Amino acid sequence: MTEQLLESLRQARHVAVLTGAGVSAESGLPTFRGALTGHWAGHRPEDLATPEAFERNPAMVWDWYRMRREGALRAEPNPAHFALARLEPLVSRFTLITQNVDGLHRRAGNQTVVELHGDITRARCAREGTLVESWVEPPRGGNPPTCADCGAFLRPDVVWFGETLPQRALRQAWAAAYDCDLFLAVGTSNLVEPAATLPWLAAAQGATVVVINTSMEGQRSGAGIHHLTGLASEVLPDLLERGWPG
Ligand code: BV8
Repeated sequence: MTEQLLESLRQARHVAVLTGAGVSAESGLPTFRGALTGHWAGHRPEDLATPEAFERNPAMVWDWYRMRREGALRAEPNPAHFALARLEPLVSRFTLITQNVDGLHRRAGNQTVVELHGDITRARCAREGTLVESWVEPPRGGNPPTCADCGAFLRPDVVWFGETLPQRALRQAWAAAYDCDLFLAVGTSNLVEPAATLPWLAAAQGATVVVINTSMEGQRSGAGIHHLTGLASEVLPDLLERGWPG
């Protein structure tokens, strides 16, 4: 970590963070491209996480999300999540934006989390959109539970491919990318839009961007963009220690 980067950390007045599946990998949750096992193997996530897939085969899509939901509820936050929870009170302005749907940032203690893609532990009526807190799980392979009000299927409260993101969350994310002076892009392949553009919007307005990833494949480089290769659970605590000592 260069002295110039360390200085940017210490001087930062608004830190924005974008996290992806790589932050939860060490909590045992497969990254998005790794989440397909068993009879879902052979499908691309983009083929399962869509309204069309749910329309075509609601039982299979519901079961895939049930498996992932159970995994998320069993998982525990890891040192990467806890480092971000420790960072929040240390900076004057902090915006945590996540593409993850596992709820682990809130469980690690972050107060404000901008959830761009929803939360897998919640479900909503596929027709009315009303959130449903609890439901009786159908037998495996059975159709999804139905809405008590209108009888339509329940669906996971996540954003599928081809669906627009929650507008308030997207506005918060864009505002943070434009206003921040330090942007951390942690554990994301930066492939899924519109989240993927956020780090580069920040770089374009002059923020220091730090990409933290086990692999820099496909990641942009250039003025103001720093690459820290490694496990998020190791790099983030180290970044905290050196950027915000004491
Ligand atoms: C939309 C919820 C308007 C569901 C998800 C512009 C250009 C091109 C395409 C598009 C575009 N605009 C819209 C699109 C289409 C599409 C899209 O981006 N497609 C991609 C495939 C090209 N986007 C949309 O449809 C979005 N909607 O824009 O609405 C619209 C609509 C139609 C047409 C035009 C516009 C909605 C996108 C949201 C989809 N929902 N999740 C669910 O979870 O089931 S996306 C899902 O995949 C995740 O939420 C996440 O965002 C994404 C996966 O990305 P990552 O989190 O980065 O995970 P990944 O596995 O890819 O990478 C993990 C990384 O971690 C790797 O880099 C790895 O090296 C690293 N890593 C691993 N371990 C560690 C680590 N790093 C550090 N430490 C470790 N230990």
